[in-house]
Amino acid sequence: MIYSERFECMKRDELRLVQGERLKDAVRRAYENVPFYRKKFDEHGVKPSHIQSIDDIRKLPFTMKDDFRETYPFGLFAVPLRDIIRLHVSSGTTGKPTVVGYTREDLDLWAETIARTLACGGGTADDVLQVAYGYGLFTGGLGVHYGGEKLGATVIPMSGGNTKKQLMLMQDFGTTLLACTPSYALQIAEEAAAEGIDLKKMKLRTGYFGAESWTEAMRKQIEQRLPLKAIDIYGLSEVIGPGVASECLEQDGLHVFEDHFYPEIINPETGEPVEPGQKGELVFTCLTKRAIPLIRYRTRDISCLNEQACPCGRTSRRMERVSGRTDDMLIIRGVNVFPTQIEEVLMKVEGVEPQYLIIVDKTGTLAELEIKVEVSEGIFSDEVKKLEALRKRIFDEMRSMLSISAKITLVEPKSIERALGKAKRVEIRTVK
Ligand code: DLL
Repeated sequence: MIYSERFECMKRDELRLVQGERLKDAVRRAYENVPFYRKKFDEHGVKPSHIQSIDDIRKLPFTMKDDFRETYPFGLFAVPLRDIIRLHVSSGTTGKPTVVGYTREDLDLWAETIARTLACGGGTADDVLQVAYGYGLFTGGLGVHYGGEKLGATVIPMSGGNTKKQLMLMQDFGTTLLACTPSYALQIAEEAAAEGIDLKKMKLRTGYFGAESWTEAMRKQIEQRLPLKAIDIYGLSEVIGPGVASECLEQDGLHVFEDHFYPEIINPETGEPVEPGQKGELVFTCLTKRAIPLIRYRTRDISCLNEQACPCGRTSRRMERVSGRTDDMLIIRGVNVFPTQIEEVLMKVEGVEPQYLIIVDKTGTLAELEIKVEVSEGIFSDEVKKLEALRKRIFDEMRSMLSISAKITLVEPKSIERALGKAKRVEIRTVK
């Protein structure tokens, strides 16, 4: 089922007209109601009247993460606080968190884009949806929750953690749709195996996994362990939360809900648009959001856009799964490598579990890389010679595929710390 056929399957030239009209309105609202934007546009020499079609978007300046911090807490809001009915906060690693607000219309829009997301993965009103994203300031739990209700599914507001109970409810309530981070999905599978619960007997059908980067190889691991189709869903708090883009059952790129969130890909160094189909930094403009009419927001996420029609019938452009973030890239002795590339290589080695930790030690003169990898139960109890052979295999694969020499440490099953929400895969050690 396509939730909003009118917009999701709109002819592309017609969609561009809609986008153009909506952009004009968003720019006007930003200029008139947000002093930050008025100043920025004036400095840039652009007025709302300069925006006549969606192509004019390039005339506008970018918005950055720091702009949220500098206008903390409510400086980017285009409406008075009395019209804001919800706040969410995304915690950064340093400084003030990012605050986002929603009007009633924004919450309706959000529920709609999540309902579309769920429908993309085959969800309908007949489904039972277990939401195991964290509830609270994080947008995952409540965001997916209200979209599930809008779709008419039976929503279980389970939140993250308490994995035994997750499994009990999944079994007793006949959960068909599961929403959580991909790493938490693996934890559920792990717990089921430990408890001797046969997941194959469950009614699970689709998993809506996102909020952290994961790879095609990780998808295979998850689909082997859980009896479901693992769908990649994408979003970020600044834009709305989850519900910005979603894979359909073709599992071949994520449909961007671009009648609301207009995507661009730019070269992160020059800020210029890349050639069609090329990779670069994703930039989003919120065409319809009332509380924060976000203009050309630089996400730092790396992806590319595909304009080809999808067999599912949706005409929206598809973004490729996010392969990393511009600020995630590790530079090890001059070689650039993204954590997802390391994951891809690891997951192809037999005997390796989908649990690992990348440690970058910057305490010496040169950054050193160590990768801790969990191995499966059977292998760990094997003789030392076999473990050593596995260690060497991983080392060689890393060297030949990624040109990095990493110290590989094999560790016992279940020894790497599990996160309830977003997994922490990289640890940077610096001199204090
Ligand atoms: O993670 C929103 C979300 C919740 C998305 C639930 C999907 C599911 P933030 O906490 O603001 O919002 O983090 C946003 O997470 O810029 C990406 O770097 C990363 N991210 C989100 N989804 C994906 C994905 C939520 N499917 C940041 N693949 C984004 C890779 C993702 N990275």
